[in-house]
Amino acid sequence: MRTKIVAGNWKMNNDKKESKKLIKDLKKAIKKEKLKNTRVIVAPTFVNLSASLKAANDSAIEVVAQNMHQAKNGAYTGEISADMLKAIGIKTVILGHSERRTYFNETDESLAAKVDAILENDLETIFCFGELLEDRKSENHFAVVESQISNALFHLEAGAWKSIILAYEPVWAIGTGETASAEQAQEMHAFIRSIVAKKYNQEVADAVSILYGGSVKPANAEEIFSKPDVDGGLIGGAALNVDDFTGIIKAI
Ligand code: G2H
Repeated sequence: MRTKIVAGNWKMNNDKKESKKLIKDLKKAIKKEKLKNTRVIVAPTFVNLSASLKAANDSAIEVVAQNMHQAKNGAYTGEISADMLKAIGIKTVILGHSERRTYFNETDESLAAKVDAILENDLETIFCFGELLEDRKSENHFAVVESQISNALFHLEAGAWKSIILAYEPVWAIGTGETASAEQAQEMHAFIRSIVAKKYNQEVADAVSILYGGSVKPANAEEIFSKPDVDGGLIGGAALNVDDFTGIIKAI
């Protein structure tokens, strides 16, 4: 059985006090829930990771980073390395979010290097990808997603896939209020699993968790999560509110 995951990507939101409060509130809220086979993850900003780890201590909440640089160290002003994240207790890093690709020029090639750094450091990644609206309109969405995955991940050996979580986030559905239908999500997730099976084998494909991201809310989560190849969600806006995020966790 694949692990279910609900991950909150806080993006550039929540200062130290707000981060601690949201985690404490979430801790209380999920205490009552049975989280069998479900991972609950939050991704605060870099400066609030340590305080968030402390706040999440002794709970089921995992704290992860939103990004990481591929180099071990050096003259990369403003960047953070795998070593630095590991040293404070981070085990998982989101990579390739569409906002990083769009605003910070991340490419499949730079992401492949980041994924290598993840593996060299025994970390895990939630690897994001997804097509633009124009790709979907021109019916290129499958080809775009296949190239994003193959360029950044298909150089890996099969064994490395235990450290990979995939997150399909159609860019036209991010923060827009527009969500892919549950059928569109399932269709893409099944396609993703099929290309992983073709490249590696069915066992690797069946084991990898594939999350859906893009305007997931309590009102649409249950339907999206009901699909067989959707193993959870990467949640942005709705992860900033404890009731909404708990509602989404309950839907899994
Ligand atoms: C997609 C998602 C979180 P939102 O970016 O990764 O954000 O749920 O606000 O669309």
